Amino acid sequence: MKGKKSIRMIAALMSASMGIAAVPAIAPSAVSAETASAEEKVVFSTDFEDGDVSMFTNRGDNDTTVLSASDEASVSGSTSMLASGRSKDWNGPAFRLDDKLKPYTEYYISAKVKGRYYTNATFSFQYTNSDGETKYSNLVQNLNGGDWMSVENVKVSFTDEMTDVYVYFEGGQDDLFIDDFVVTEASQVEIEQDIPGLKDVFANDFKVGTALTPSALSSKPTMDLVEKHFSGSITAGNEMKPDAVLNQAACQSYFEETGDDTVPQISFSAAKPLLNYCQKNNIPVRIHTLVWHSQTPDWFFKEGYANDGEWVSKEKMLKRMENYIKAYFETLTELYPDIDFYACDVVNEAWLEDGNPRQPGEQGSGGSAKSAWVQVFGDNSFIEPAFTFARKYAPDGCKLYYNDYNEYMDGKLNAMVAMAKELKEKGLIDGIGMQSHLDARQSLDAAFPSVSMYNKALDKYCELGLDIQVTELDATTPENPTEADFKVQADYYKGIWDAIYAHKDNISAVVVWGVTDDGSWRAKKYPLLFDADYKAKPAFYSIVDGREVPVPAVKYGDADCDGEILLNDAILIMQAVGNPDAYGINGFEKTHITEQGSINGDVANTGDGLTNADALAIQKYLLNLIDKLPE
Ligand code: 9MR
Repeated sequence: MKGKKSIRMIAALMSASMGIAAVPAIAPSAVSAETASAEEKVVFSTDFEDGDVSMFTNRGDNDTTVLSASDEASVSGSTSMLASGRSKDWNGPAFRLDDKLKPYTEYYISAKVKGRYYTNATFSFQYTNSDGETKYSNLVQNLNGGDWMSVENVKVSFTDEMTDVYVYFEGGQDDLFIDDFVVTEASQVEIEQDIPGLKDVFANDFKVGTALTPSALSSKPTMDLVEKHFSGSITAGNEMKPDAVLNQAACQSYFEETGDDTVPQISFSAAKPLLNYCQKNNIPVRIHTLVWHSQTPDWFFKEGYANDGEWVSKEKMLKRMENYIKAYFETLTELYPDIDFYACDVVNEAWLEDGNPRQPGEQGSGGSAKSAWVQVFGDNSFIEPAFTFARKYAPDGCKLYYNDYNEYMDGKLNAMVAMAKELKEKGLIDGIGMQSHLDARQSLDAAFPSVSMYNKALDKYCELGLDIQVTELDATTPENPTEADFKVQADYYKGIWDAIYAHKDNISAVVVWGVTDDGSWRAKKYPLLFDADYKAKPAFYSIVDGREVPVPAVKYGDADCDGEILLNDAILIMQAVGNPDAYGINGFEKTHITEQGSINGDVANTGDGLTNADALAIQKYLLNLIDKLPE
């Protein structure tokens, strides 16, 4: 019975196909009829006709909801689940995912919901993170109407760091009826493995990386693309910005307890899932960003950290700035001593295109371009102390950048160059971050900036003698692009990438701002190298075509590829031989030996792969019993 029912429901979903009202839940990417089509992919389905509501609970604590089977209303058959006795908006029927479903797997959830008198519901998602904090997000809002409302193919997924993962209905305090609740497992998408890894093609030139938000972590194909192409560098898309890090309540309590309102309190809880991933997989991290006018709360600049407080003095703000930057680096390195925080955007977007500082004011007041930093300091004189404090507190090896967009426009370019020269003389800056949010438009002539304009800007920044990083690369097509538009985009990407490559001696990283088009901040204009189906676009091929993946030189004995031959190398070989699951060849997780490491380590009977004889030969070499490797 249930099987038949599922077929009916899935067919209905398909015919409703693209009229999807659903907001993607965790991994934002288009829901396609194809992925929700296979009957055998239904992993849970109930129409409540058997009276069983035991797979659902209320939301615990003081939730007064009572769940029962009811024949008062139904979509299919004669029964639905009734959630009655709801005494708070957040009360409601919940369905737990992590005790039934697999992490890192995409599911689609569909259901029908109806209020007793009027439907006014929200379909939401909840989980507990590794710090024990419970997080909530709304998947589908405004399920409003006089009758049954549909939740259709809402995509959800979760990582193995999330616990107590639920979807639930909430909103209003009316009784809710639920019917035809179906969970479908999306078919597993395999990424293209027969194309070169972008990071590998440029392995001898610069790091290739991307920006991620935590939602990407539970999308296996997205993370497969990251591993293959972008694992040279990760930037948190939003989670390491001031508004994600500064904690107003904690700032205010610290002030109340100590009387000191110059020691901002911070937390990296938003960034942790990403940082955990980078730590586990040994991926260097770009810190983005410390001092910015945007995504920085106004209360940070106000007396008592109050939303409606007076602006603080410049002297007080300097103290707050120093303590904030100090806490930022100290907390990060304490939490993640093993992550290579190799770059930091100390100041972001402080100059306007005409070369002037921003207007003073609250972030949201009259346009987004205003700066509370300028409000408090009167001008851009906050930049130098920001770099001074960053230099003082940044961990060893963390280079300091000024980062900006429209960085190829004359006024801004000149202002950036002048600023960089001054900071360089004082030893405060290491590099320039060229954000590179570009527009390919409909032809190479219309593209902005032109390839030659971009190239000239590269020349100018390289002349500074500082390091350059391309920090947020994307290049839009027009909306509703045609194949011809994607071809223009490819030609444009090639021109830009060639320009970057020509300056490679001065460039240490190229970071693309996102993985697949649908996850981009400019999704409507398809600006990235991979499409929503995780396929490489013409733009990708335009970059790699005609280039070879360099073959790294063999360094015999250096099994862990750290440049030295030490006892560690012998140990790693023995681990890889003895426990391949934990240490065997795997290009990614850092406890494992890499492909290159296995070539370097094959020093006894070279060509026979890794054996304990290789570990022995390294030890003999270290004891000077033999004088060279391979043995
Ligand atoms: O990608 C970020 C997007 O998710 C945010 O909504 C947006 C809000 O400011 O910030 C985006 O990232 C910006 C980056 O931090 C600085 N340069 C411009 C980027 C695109 O807006």
